[in-house]
Amino acid sequence: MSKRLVIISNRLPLSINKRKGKLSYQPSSGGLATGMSSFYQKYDSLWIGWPGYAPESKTEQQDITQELADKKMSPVFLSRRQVELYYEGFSNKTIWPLFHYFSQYTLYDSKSWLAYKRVNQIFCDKVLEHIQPNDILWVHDYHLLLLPGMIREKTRDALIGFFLHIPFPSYELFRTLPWRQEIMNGILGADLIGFHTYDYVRHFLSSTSRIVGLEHSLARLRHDDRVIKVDSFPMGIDYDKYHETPKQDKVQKEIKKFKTRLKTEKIILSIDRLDYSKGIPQRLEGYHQFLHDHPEYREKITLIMLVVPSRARVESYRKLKYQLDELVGRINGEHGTIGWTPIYYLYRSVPFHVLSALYNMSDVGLVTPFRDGMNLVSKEFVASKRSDKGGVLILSEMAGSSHELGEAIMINPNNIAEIAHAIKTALEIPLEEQKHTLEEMNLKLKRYSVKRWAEDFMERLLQTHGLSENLASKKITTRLRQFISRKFNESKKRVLILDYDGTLVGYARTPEKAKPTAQVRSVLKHLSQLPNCMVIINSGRKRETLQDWFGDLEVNFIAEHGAWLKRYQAEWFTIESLNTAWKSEIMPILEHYVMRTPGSFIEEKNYSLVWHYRKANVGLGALRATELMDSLKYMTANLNLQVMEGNKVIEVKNAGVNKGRAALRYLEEISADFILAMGDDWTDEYMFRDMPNSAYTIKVGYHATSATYSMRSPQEALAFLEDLSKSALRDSDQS
Ligand code: GDG
Repeated sequence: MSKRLVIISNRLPLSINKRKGKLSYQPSSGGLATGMSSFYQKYDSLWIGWPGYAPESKTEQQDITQELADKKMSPVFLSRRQVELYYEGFSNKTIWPLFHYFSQYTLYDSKSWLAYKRVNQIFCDKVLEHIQPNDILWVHDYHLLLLPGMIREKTRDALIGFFLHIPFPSYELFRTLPWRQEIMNGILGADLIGFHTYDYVRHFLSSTSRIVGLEHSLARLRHDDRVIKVDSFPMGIDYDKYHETPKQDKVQKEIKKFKTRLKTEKIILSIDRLDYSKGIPQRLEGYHQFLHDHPEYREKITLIMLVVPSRARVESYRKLKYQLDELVGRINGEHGTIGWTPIYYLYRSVPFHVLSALYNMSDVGLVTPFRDGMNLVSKEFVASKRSDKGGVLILSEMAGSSHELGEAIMINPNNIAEIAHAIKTALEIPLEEQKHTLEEMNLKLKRYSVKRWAEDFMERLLQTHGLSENLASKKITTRLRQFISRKFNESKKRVLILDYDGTLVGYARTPEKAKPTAQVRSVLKHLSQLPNCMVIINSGRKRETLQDWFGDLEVNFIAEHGAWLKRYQAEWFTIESLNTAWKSEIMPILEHYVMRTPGSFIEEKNYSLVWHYRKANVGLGALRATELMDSLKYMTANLNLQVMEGNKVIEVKNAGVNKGRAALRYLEEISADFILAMGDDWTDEYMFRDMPNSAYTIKVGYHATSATYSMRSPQEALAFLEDLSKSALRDSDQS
């Protein structure tokens, strides 16, 4: 079956208007719509989103749905209240300011959060209504952060890409969100997570490790049975469109008109949506200072400032509008003369040919955002220039595009004097140098156009899905479970060797939470009471702990990774007499690391010492663990010791002691005709490797393993064991 692309974004790429009772539909020519256009031919496709219009009746809603279906779009209708809370509220008063480092504008309002969740759920229902088996889903932007996770919950095999168009902030900001965990889990529902720049990738990965506890390897995360890839895809523009349009007569006429009116030698251009993240007041202050410092330029230059109205219902945007009006008035009043206005201010949106004229005729592009995911205006300015004419771009180092347009004059938007100075430099750069710089930047923009960007993302998305499929290749099937269960019931002497942490229960942060649940104890109890069924708990934990938790059950133990063994109703014993004199040498090293790593601590077992760093700061813990491993390797070289790195622990113990060897000790004594071994981490790999070929070995978690099969989680493992004991009981009842 051929693949279909389903794009999901807050807005559909069109706007709907009603005039004299008649609806009209205008396609939007935004970057996203253009980037996707090539896929509309290659794939069958569908676009799901809010049409930005509230139908007046059910019939009108049906008419719109019908009309949009012909355009391969499916509308998500939202009530006025939902738009207010989800779009103007949580999206634009919480996520937008926080992700742009404007914490002073960030509202933490639980009502808007609930509406945001609700609307993401409405989007999810719409997706589920349309989704087909081979679909590729591509979710866009900060309005729909929960959507990938919601879709994943319903359809585990869906192929989902997510792209964030705005910055991803540093962990220190992201952590302030009361709903950070749910938002993280939402994003992590995707197979591929894309950002404009590598900095945002880094910030995101830092948050996944601190908030969800997922560590990455080369920007790949393993989450349940999936590989999630996180990567940067700097969005491009429709290069040819911006480069070719200025040739059109219509555009040239527009340029002439402007120039005749302005009558100045040089034009500086500023274009943005009205937004506090764009740094417009600072830009004006910079221009103001420039006019003040360089009176020789008065009447020779004009700043054309196009501000496109945006989010006018949000208070902070309204305030910004007043601030701009006031600033422009002040500068024009202070520096203007009869016949010359320093700032030509337009507060509206203009048609594309006028935009193209403005880009093409301006000498300097002034782009000074405080934060900007990418900033397409800077790219469009460069692409609209022809090689025979010059043009200089002044660009904020805080814009995502600064990573690609390194030839621009870079400024820090907080430095007014630097902006003023940059304007002066830009106006005086020799033409040849301007042309050369423009050529370099144009080459890059032509190569990585928006079409290439979208193709790149799609290619990576398909590759990532392949990785997940490999990872789960040992996934146990229902038929295999039934087969193992049958063999279990038919056997005369059965042995179950089970690791505890990560296998029967998830890893816990506190000792209290690590205790076995009633369900775990009940499953073990039932299994151990079956006739001819020996249950061995094979754990790295201390023998006292195992005794305390399971001493009342008819189970056998292997404790401390194979150092201690205990048969049911017998005493603890060791396989060989182990020496512990080394402890006094190793202990001071571990104590030193406890002092240097707040939150870490030492656990002393009979035959091993363990340094735990689960509760330490993630980055510091990882750094100190590497350092400690280095010094321990050196120290233990002649001591016949083994240093093992586990899940946020480093354990030092006598060499030759391991879970496999200890398990064999039990197996040597009985001739079992059914052996099942289950474990989750690398210490269990010893056990998997030492088992006879006839044994069933199962790894819990989808990671590389020498076990024959794998299962997703402790929950699944426990359910499997529960089924095993129930089916054995049924079997014995029938016979
Ligand atoms: C978000 C992120 C990221 C502007 N005025 C007119 C007009 N425009 C067009 C420009 C440009 C677009 O609007 C603005 O795009 P930006 O990228 O500069 O900024 P945001 O709107 O904030 O976009 C941003 C982007 O998403 C893509 O991922 O780069 O960082 O914040 O394309 O040309 N178009 C017309 N008339 C106007 O008056 N026709």
